[in-house]
Amino acid sequence: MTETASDLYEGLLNGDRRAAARLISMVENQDRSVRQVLRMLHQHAGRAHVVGLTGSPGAGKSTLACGLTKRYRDAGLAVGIICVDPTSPFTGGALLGDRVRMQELSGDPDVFIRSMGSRGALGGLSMATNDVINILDAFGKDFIIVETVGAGQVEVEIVKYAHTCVVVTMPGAGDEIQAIKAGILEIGDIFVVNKADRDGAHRTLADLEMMIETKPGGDDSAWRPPVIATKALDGEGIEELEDAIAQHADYLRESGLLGLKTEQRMKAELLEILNLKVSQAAARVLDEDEEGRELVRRMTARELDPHSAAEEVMEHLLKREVEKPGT
Ligand SMILES: Nc1nc2c(ncn2[C@@H]2O[C@H](COP(=O)(O)OP(=O)(O)O)[C@@H](O)[C@H]2O)c(=O)[nH]1
Ligand SMILES: [Mg+2]
Repeated sequence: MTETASDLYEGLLNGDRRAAARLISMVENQDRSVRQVLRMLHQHAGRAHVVGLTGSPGAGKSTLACGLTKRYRDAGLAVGIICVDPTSPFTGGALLGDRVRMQELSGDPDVFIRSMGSRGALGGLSMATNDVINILDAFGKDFIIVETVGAGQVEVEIVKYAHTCVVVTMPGAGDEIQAIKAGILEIGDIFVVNKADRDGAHRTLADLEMMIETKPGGDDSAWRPPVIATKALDGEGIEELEDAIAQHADYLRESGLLGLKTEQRMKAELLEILNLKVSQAAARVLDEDEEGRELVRRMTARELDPHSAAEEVMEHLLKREVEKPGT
């Protein structure tokens, strides 16, 4: 391990913001020396409550994140905010509004805000986000809010890493409700209808309540997702949201689901890393190994099908790992 990585590790545990920022950049830039630090961090993470905020662009996620953060800060809690938007790289104009909004928070040493674009992240955005969550967790944040645009698979994956998933919508978003129906209903622990100052808020609230009521398989959980109306701009409803998150955290603890969720997250994290490692190792076999190249030749000559070839590669990899332990 390089001197720098070790210094950054010490710095992070001692509450040095610069160290946290530097480590996150290293994750984003695929700097391999960050891995050693991530390994050591693992034992220090696991305290933070991770809140996922998902919903379509403009629903008010960033505004809500700010409102929540203010409340947590009033309670003396440290907060990390991670904005994940694969469509908008770090310098994207879409973040300008967020930046202005978050400016008043960013001077606070107990608030750490970071935006992540899709560029660079080794093994995908989901893995990088998870690494950043772990860094902020070890850094001592009590709450980590992860804001994602609720559209694609990546976002849904990221939300899996959250203890409490908040789905944000707004009045009149008819299509949006359909989208929620299509997948997000399953992942929401709490639903928020933001911009309750607008026409149609009652209707949207009622629609959502109805959908949750009639959700297939909804009865097998003791947690009934609340639907909360908020006016994030003037802070209305934020207290209710904060309470709902606290209640959900209690529910997770008391039901034993917290342990199960953590287990699931560890498994997902491990599988994601393995995915990357195995596919990289397989690519090396196919490119560099005589046996691997022979497999490709046989496939090309239609003597071997890809499924059988994959079996052979797996066998090859497993054999090689046994022969060379510790690689
Ligand atoms: N009318 C109204 N506008 C809001 C409310 N909350 C947020 N906004 C505005 O909606 C726009 C999008 O908010 P933002 O938090 O950036 O949404 P995000 O894309 O989901 O993060 C901004 O111009 C906000 O000022 C609200 O409760 N009522
Ligand atoms: Mg935003």
